[in-house]
Amino acid sequence: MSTPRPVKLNETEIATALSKLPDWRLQGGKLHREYKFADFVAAFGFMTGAALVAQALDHHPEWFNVWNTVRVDLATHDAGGVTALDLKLAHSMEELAGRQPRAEK
Ligand code: H2B
Repeated sequence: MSTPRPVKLNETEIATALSKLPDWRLQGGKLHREYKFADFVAAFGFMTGAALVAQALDHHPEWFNVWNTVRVDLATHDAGGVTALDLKLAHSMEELAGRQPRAEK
């Protein structure tokens, strides 16, 4: 049996979900966050963990890494917008990021 297609969320649903993801915002129709880690090893450690979660979900991030910085955009291409899968990946990323040393502010 195939998994059901994720349903695109409307702006109200996204706003409600973002209240539980305070460092994320909607940008260009995608969930966006920038992480700053202590160094490249911490950033790549985060990305490695996130890659395994993404593969298990069959749901993959758009991201950009330079040294300690990882910029993430999450959207569901098949649905043409943000779905519950993006929220799930965002929450997993928050947990994974919490395990890595962060940049000093
Ligand atoms: N990731 C994201 N972010 N959106 C998708 O629509 C998507 C994906 N589709 N990962 C998956 C893979 C699909 O292409 C495969 C065939 O399941």
